[in-house]
Amino acid sequence: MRRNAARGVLIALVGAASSSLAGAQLVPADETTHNCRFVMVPMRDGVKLNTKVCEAKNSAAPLPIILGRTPYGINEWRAIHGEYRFLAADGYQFVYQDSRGRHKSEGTFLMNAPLRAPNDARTWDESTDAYDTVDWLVKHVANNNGRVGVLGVSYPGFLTTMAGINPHPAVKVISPQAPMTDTWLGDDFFHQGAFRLSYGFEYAGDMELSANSSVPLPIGNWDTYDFYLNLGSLANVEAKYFKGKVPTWTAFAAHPTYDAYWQARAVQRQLVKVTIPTLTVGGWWDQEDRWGALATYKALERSDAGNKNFLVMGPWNHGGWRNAAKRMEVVDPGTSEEYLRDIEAPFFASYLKDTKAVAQPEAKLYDAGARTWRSYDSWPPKAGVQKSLYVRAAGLLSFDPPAAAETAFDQYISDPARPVPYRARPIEQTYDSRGSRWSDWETEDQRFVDGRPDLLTWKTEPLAADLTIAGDVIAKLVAATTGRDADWVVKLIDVFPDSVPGNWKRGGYELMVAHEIMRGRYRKSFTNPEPIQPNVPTEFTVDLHQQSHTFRKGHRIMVQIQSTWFPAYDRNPQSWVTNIFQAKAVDFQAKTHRIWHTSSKASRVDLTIVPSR
Ligand code: PG9
Repeated sequence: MRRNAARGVLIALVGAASSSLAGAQLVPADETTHNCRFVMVPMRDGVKLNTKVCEAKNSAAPLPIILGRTPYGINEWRAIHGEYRFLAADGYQFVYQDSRGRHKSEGTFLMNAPLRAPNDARTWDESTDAYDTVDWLVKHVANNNGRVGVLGVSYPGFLTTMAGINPHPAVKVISPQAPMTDTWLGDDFFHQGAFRLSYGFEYAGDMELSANSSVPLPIGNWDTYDFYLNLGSLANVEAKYFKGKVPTWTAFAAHPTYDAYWQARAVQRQLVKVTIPTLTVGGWWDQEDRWGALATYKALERSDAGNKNFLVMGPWNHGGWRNAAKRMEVVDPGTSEEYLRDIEAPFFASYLKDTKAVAQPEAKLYDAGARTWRSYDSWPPKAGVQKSLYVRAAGLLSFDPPAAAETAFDQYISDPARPVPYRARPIEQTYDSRGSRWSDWETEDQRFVDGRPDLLTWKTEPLAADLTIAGDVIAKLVAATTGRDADWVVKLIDVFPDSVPGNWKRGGYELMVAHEIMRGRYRKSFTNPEPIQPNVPTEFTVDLHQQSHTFRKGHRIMVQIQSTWFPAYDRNPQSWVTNIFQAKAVDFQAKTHRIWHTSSKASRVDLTIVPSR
């Protein structure tokens, strides 16, 4: 999803967005092929949800229904000739719905509403709203064949996952795409305990300062790096800006750890059985919900005895597969149309129409290094060789562990007063319609931080042959701090050769292929944070999640470690503060961080190597 701050609305990817993109193809209105009408569909508690029903004008045979539910407003969602064009060519009735409490739907919006607990006073959740909607649709949409498919990206991806929990019997297939799944462990709001400051502030403010996102954010700077630095402690957000009017922000501040509040919202914990065929889709460089796609597939896979659970991961940013205009050239030769036409449309047709079954691979994953799709019959792959890349003395990265006589550690000073920017400045607002590089930041050339004294870099020699990784990427650090808390950011980088014949501008490019942050206080438990003992080498695990990537012959592999990534992530005070949302200015202190690399205190990144083919 993309937010148009100038107009103050969130708009669907192609249907509405394309008309404002220079040179983009104009998308004809849905009404040229479908008769569309708005209806208020009643839920079990009497609340009515605003629903746009588009029935095909020319179809003799009954058609299945494609349903999309969204908190971002359905008025502008005209997808039939845009992102849904290959589905439309097969023939469907299309239905879009404003979720509860959003835009023209009645009721109260509840951010990432958890499933109702057995003793809950709430009579609804997003699963029951999907159920009640489908029940109404199969009885009221003209010429439907009694089968429904549900799909959506991000928040609508979460709503799609919810439609698959205790689903209505008419729901025959779902595709959660970049589904927001756990906003504390790895999606929009926190990553392994580190708070996503710019996203949390801007998204929560957009959504909750008014029901329809029409209140401008109180950010005066073009470069938000300055805005967030001047903000100081997170405690100033309530005092200066939100003043208790943004419930999601109030919840961030009240629940900094992975407590019952977040666990109840952790969708992967609810995915205890595969109820219907599910195609989970995500992007390797999705700046919002990459974790959610991988976690949704993984959770469902535990109970997939009937082989109905599938994963697709492509070279995409958030929702990039639905819109070729969002292509990131450095990783994607143009795969969006191929996905929509050759994967998504046949998958839906095979379960919603009586077309022949598709042979969907268990996991179809794009390898951006080799620029090719790879299929796996299990994910992560069972075959493969486990190897570790060790950080070594003198900036060397190697599959050989440290030797006895090497220097024991490297160090840097991490200063919360001068945090490392997460992308090259100026850092525009997340969804600034005047221009923002937010959606592409994860593929940005990392040379913009080269030479900074507050991070460390290790590199292999140029590779003698292609090297393909597939599966989990996990950093195991032995690190020490002079403080009582520290963040650890680890980046696994593909360094292109200095000269790339035929693609001059790529010479020396530093492409992150996996990257993540963890907040040191959570090294033993996400629910019970503990201070770090100063100056004691301590083990930290930074889960970089997964990848399928070939480092080409002649490229180098780089690992970079730093302790700030601002303002994507808030600054760790580095002294001990029980709740960082209440930290005072004096709590933010510069500290020295050491990364150890001896044979008994080795820091490394664990990978699985598979044949490059
Ligand atoms: N990434 C967005 C979001 C989803 C769920 C919670 C908060 C944010 C989105 O694009 O919908």
